[in-house]
Amino acid sequence: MPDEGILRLRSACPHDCPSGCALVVERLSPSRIGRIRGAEDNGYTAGVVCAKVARYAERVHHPDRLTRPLRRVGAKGEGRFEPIGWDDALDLVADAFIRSARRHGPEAVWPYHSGGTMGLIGRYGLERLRNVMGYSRQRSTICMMPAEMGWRAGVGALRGVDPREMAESDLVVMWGGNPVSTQVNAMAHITRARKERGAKLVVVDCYRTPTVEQADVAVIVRPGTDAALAVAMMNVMLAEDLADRDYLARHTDFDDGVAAHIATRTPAWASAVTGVPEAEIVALARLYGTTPRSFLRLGFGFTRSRNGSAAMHAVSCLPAVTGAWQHRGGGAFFINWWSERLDLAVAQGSDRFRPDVRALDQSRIGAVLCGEEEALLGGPPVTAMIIQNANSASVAPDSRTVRRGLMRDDLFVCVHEQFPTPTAKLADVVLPATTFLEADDMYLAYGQTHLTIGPQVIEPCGEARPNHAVTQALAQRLGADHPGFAMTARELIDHSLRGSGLGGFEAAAAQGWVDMALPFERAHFLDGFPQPDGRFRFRPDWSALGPAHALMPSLPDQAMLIEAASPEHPFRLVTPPARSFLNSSFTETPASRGRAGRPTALMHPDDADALGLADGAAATLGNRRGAATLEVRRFAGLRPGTVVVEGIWPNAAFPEGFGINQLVGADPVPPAGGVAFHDTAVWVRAAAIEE
Ligand SMILES: Nc1nc2c(c(=O)[nH]1)N[C@H]1C(S)=C(S)[C@@H](COP(=O)(O)OP(=O)(O)OC[C@H]3O[C@@H](n4cnc5c(=O)[nH]c(N)nc54)[C@H](O)[C@@H]3O)O[C@H]1N2
Ligand SMILES: Nc1nc2c(c(=O)[nH]1)N[C@H]1C(S)=C(S)[C@@H](COP(=O)(O)OP(=O)(O)OC[C@H]3O[C@@H](n4cnc5c(=O)[nH]c(N)nc54)[C@H](O)[C@@H]3O)O[C@H]1N2
Ligand code: SF4
Ligand SMILES: [Mo]
Repeated sequence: MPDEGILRLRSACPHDCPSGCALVVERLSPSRIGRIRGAEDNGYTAGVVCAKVARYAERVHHPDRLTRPLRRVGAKGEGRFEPIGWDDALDLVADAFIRSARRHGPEAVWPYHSGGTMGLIGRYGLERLRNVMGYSRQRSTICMMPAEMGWRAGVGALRGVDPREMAESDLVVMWGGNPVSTQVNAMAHITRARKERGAKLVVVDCYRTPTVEQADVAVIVRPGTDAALAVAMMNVMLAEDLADRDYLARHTDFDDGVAAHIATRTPAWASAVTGVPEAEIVALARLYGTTPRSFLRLGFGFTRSRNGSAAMHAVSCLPAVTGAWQHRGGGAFFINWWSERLDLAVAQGSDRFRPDVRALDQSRIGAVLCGEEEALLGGPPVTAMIIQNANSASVAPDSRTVRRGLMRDDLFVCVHEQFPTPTAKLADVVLPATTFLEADDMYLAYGQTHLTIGPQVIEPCGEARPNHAVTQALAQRLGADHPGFAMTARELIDHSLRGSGLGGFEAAAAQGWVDMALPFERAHFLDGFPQPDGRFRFRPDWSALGPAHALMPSLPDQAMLIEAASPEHPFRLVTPPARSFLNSSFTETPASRGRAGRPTALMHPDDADALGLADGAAATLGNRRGAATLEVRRFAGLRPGTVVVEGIWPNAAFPEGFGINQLVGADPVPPAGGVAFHDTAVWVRAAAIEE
């Protein structure tokens, strides 16, 4: 590309963040970027982006970027590699796949991906490869599964009111999410409602997050008790005639049995479960029940418990009780996932879907690689993998087991990465990956209504290649035949857009996005809920949602499935996102690391006193899975018994060499799997940190 001076080019954020920002990137030269800004003319982004992406130049031009393919030379996990050429590296990967498949059958190969990029081409290209080759499938459970099943239980499909309508609401209830840290754009729309309409913001969380700090009403619950709060709110609203009986009759399956059940769940009962004073529960129910334009914005956090699906279902019943769905600025939103509205058959190879092939659970990578029979679903061991967009050694639960699995001598692991992550360091072959600025892709902005387009902005860093190029090259070596492998990423995007009736690549890229918002009637489910009878369900059909349905409450209720505190493990650990990281990404950039400080446990001063822990003291958190030593910060903004550790720090940030996820269980959340990241019982002891 010739140097044309500074250009401002449209792009789209690729990260796993509900905001899904439309971007404008300053291109300083064909290989360098300057500042990144939010697109002013996108109705949701409205010119706002988070600080970490605004300074993306730090990440894309980072000296630690992987620039050449590498082959392991030392022992597994030792971290010694030598550079090799792309052809040799790809040959090694293809040979390992061929050998594995010959020995144990194609299911011994497990292509693995996560949300490191949300690109519909880059993230899911491995699906095409696995479908054509008959390799093991992946159940993508790590992020959303508990929340998704809870939402589907009542509402029926992953969609809801356009979150831009928050600006037209009189009451926004942010439940179990921390948008100031995790999706800053949501705050812009909430702030508008507060300025222009005097709207109130309620935040339900288990500690005083930056979002709670901005709230008019802060409700601090014990982790894993949200269903109790929601059902007690319904109890008050039904008792005080704040329910919309006509709406309930027309749009839901509400009946006397549901009413009788809710009548038993009093605020006094919920107070004992949640730790929230009874008067606060009653006041919240009255505020919610008397505000027609109440917008319930649901985060993921309160669903990352073993009872998370049940909690999501219980909370999602609130707008059905009040009929808030009928009003502008009213109703609820969790996420939009409308991939079914896109023609992705060629892009993702879904035309070659193989229901007969086993689907291994992404979240149970440790159990799968350690050969646990139930995790392998009765099939062969996994002996070869390619991992894209995933840093499993840090982000997956039960990380000591994950590491043990990745270290297996008879397992071949290729990691395609931008950085030498803890996962890449355990690989046999490491391939350098481009960032979103160096490749073409399109993205589903799941916390709002746009499909965003991110054309390539700069040349690749060193020899880095996009995910699509790697799947293409492997397909060629493996003899995988599918039209998608013969097309460029841009052609695949163009083909998908045209097949979906959304124009083509050029037009969409010039605009930067396609708005997929639904008309008011549909978005508010006034034409019926996407359930077989068109009604919101207070009585979910859990058996249609997952195999562990027998554990689910038949009515909205507090399910006592959590890893409860005990004399041996008296604390409940919550591990939410850090503002300056994005999952494990940005832990490499100096500004993000500087802001985040070091791994820290927030503890109530009463708890800290009982253990003799001063501010800044070292403490070890532990349970039967592992032990992690970090610094204590005394913090009154949580209930005694709760401990909060923000951020997925690299394993090396802990003296034990394992991160916080060594403490988190990998047992699947009912009914359909997923991880209880915020549901861990631990002991806490004073420790010494060796500097
Ligand atoms: N304790 C705790 N653990 C958690 C969570 C929590 O709240 N607490 N949250 C969980 C959740 S919700 C999620 S979604 C997971 C996220 O887990 P991951 O998706 O694994 O985490 P990320 O850090 O977002 O991305 C992983 C890697 O993808 C790489 N990457 C980015 N773009 C590309 C690309 O184009 N190509 C290739 N090949 N690589 C790329 C990045 O460099 C990064 O190292 O973590 C989970 N883990
Ligand atoms: N800066 C930044 N942004 C991110 C991420 C990041 O790591 N950093 N991760 C991205 C990803 S992959 C995702 S999925 C989203 C997640 O975005 P969120 O939905 O905001 O994050 P969660 O981890 O789900 O936790 C949100 C809040 O839930 C609270 N919480 C935990 N347990 C409970 C509970 O039992 N009840 C209640 N009421 N609250 C509880 C936590 O304390 C936390 O404040 O954010 C995305 N955006
Ligand atoms: S990480 Fe989230 S808030 Fe930041 S630019 Fe990307 S989509 Fe926007
Ligand atoms: Mo996530």
